[in-house]
Formats: sequence, C-alpha cells, structure tokens
Amino acid sequence: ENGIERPKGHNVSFHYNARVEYHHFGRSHPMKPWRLTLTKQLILAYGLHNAMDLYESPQATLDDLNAFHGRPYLNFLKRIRVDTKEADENREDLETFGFGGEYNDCPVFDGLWDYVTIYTGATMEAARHLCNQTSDIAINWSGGLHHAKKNAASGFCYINDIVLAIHHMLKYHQRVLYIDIDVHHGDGVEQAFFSTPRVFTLSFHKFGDSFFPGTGDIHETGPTYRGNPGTAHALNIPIDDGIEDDQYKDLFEYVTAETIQRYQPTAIVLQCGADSLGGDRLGKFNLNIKSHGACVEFVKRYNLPLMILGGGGYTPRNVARTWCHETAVCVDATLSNELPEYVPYAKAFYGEGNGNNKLYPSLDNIEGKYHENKNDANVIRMLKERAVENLRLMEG
Ligand code: ZL4
Ligand code: CA
Ligand code: ZN
Repeated sequence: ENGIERPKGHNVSFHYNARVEYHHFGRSHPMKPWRLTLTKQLILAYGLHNAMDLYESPQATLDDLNAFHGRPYLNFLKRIRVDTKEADENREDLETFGFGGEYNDCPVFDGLWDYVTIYTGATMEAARHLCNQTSDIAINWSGGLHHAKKNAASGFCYINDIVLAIHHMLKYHQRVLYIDIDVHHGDGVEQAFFSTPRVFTLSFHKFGDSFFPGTGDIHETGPTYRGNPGTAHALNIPIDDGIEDDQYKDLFEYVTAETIQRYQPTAIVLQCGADSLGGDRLGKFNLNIKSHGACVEFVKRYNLPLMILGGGGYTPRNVARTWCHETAVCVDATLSNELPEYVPYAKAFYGEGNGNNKLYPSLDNIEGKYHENKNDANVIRMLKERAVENLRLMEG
C-alpha cells in the first residue's frame, strides 16, 4: 500500500494523542492546535503510519511536570479557569506566572491543563522509548514548546516538554545535544540547562528588531561566571530577515557538524518549529520545505538516538506539509509531490500560488509575504567563524 515500508536498520516511533487537537487559544490567536489534525491526516494519507510504531500517549501527571516546574506555578495552571481569570484574587498570580496584562500571548482557555499534559505526555513517552532503546527515532509533532520557564508561561508555551524530556534522558545519557530550528530563540531550554555541561543547546533564529524573545545573539553562550560547569554550552546563531535555502543549509550543516564533532553527544533532541518556512504568518525567513527537512536528514545521519519535536508554525497547511515530509525523512521514504487523491480537509491546503494540490509548493517567493534577504555572505561567514570560536570556549 502506497509503497511505504518500514525503514531498514532503525525503529521510528510516533507519539501522539489526538485530544490535543481540540484545544483553542482563542479567535485570531496564531497558535492553532488543529494544524496537528492536518499534519496527522497528511501522514496517514501518504501511508507513513505503516512505517512507524504508533503510540497513543498518556497525559503527563502533575508530578511529572514538577521535575522542572515549581509547585505553585503548576497548582495555578491546574486550577485556573476562563471564568475565574478576571477574578481579583488571581490577578497577581496571572502577572507572576506570565498570563497577565499585555501577555495575551499565553491566554487562559478551556482545557488548558489537559492541553499541556497531553503534549507533554507524548514528549515524555518519546523520551522513555529512546532511553529503553525501543526506538531509534521518536517523533512528537505536538511538542517542542521551548519558551516555557520554570515558573512562568511565555510565547504560547506553558509547560516546557523539551526540558522535561531532556531531564529524563540525562538518567541514561551522558551528553544530550538540543538543536532548535524554530524561527524563535529556544530561550527556555537554554536557560534550564545553563549550569550543566551535560546538555548543549544550539538555536538558529531570527534576531534583531526586537523579534521575540529578544535574546540569542552570537556572543550569548551562557553565564560566564568562573567555575560554572555549564560555561559555553549554549550556542546561538542570530539570523536576519529573508534567509534563503542554500545559505541556511550551509550555516546549519557547518555549525551542527562542528558542534557534534566538538561536543560528542550521546543523544540528540531536534525541535523542528515550522515558522522558519517562507510564508509563515509570524516568521521572517524564506525557507522551502525540503531545506527545512534537510536539517532533519543531516542530523539523522549521525545515527544517534534522536527525538523529533514540533514547535512553532503558523501557516497550518505548510506546517502539515513540512512535518509530513520530515516524518518521511525519518522513515527513509520519498513522497510524491502530488497530494494523495483523498486527503481529509484537502481544501485547507489551498493557499497562495498554484501549489494547492502539491506537497512541495515553492514558499520562497510568496507575494505579500516575501522577506528581502538581509543576510549577506560576509555575515554568514562571520557567524560560522564566531560559532567555532564559541565552541573552543567549552572546557574539556
Ligand atoms: C497574538 O492576534 O512579540 C495573540 C500574538 C493573540 C489575538 C488577540 C489579540 C490580543 C500575534 C501574536 C493582543 C495580543 C498581543 N492574538 C500579544 C511582545 C508581545 C506582547 C504580547 O513559535 N502581544 C510579545 C510570541 C510573540 C511578542 C511568539 C512564538 C512561539 C514559538 C514556539 C511566540 N510575542 C507582542 C504580542 C493575536 C496575536 C498576534 C504574536 N506574539 C506574534 N509574536 C508574538 O517559538 C511555539
Ligand atoms: Ca530556534
Ligand atoms: Zn517560533
């Protein structure tokens, strides 16, 4: 059926609980959990489920989340309801925990606790499968919420499933490398592991013009106070608007190869935020689906236990296309550019241009969403040099 076979030589597992799809951040909020419905339907339509072990993941428990997040924050998150949001008694908590005032990035919505425990449960299950070696690659497209802090929600992220997964992996792995290709800086993960050499965080992102969250310049390599064992275990690659396929691939492959060579990780977690694609509602890059996927391909070639997570992605049809393509990369399948004949919600794939019935429409030149490329060759060269210098600062 569809010519999709199980990959030879490695096991891929897919961790998912469809209940995550039915949550709503509110009208016109850019984060749309139903992009996961679209992703799943495309994966099924191409027959990729035949090539993976599928798991309906359990919800995480409060105790699971407590491995990173503070009790008072978790109690608040579990208790808060839409109808009590405005209540005076909660106003202070809303502010401290990242919900109040201007911070409508993180709204209170119906089923919030279920939502966060569902996506985190899937990431935790993926971590367990990598650690007990039932999977070589474990995928959770509903995870990858990299901004959440120990005691606060931030940037559409309430619980940091990535930190929790890495925390679990450290029981079995000496060194975990975290790579983040979301267009935003993976600040929450970086911060959580600032003081340990056992996790190295590498993020590629748009930086400048106060783009959220505003951190992640090239010189930010972690706190540099003397004696901090985590010194220089963060690497940030700040990128300007409009970066294109070849430049990004070159930068990604060079910096990632140097990092792996120097750090020698025993496992890798890759956050595949799809807001770095061209045409994204929030992003500023001009990447096509196959060059985003080339990052997954590149990392996979190291044959280390690999966790694949989602993250941002605000043009749902292209999020689905990208994560479907990257699922295919994981199972060594090649997909036809023609969308399968029967795709549920096929109309959702209609968008700009003439790529409506294609898996790989060109995204690097979308009218009205094209970002002028502000990255010149010299800046890219400088970033590569600075990255290598930063890697040399690592002790050992
Ligand atoms: C929106 O239309 O830059 C939220 C957020 C809600 C609907 C209701 C309008 C109410 C764009 C964004 C006004 C909300 C104003 N609605 C939010 C500095 C900001 C302060 C908060 O991909 N306002 C903050 C966060 C970023 C800021 C990006 C990326 C997550 C990830 C991993 C998080 N925050 C300005 C915004 C809208 C909204 C429209 C929005 N928020 C765009 N960028 C941000 O890295 C998942
Ligand atoms: Ca990033
Ligand atoms: Zn993002």
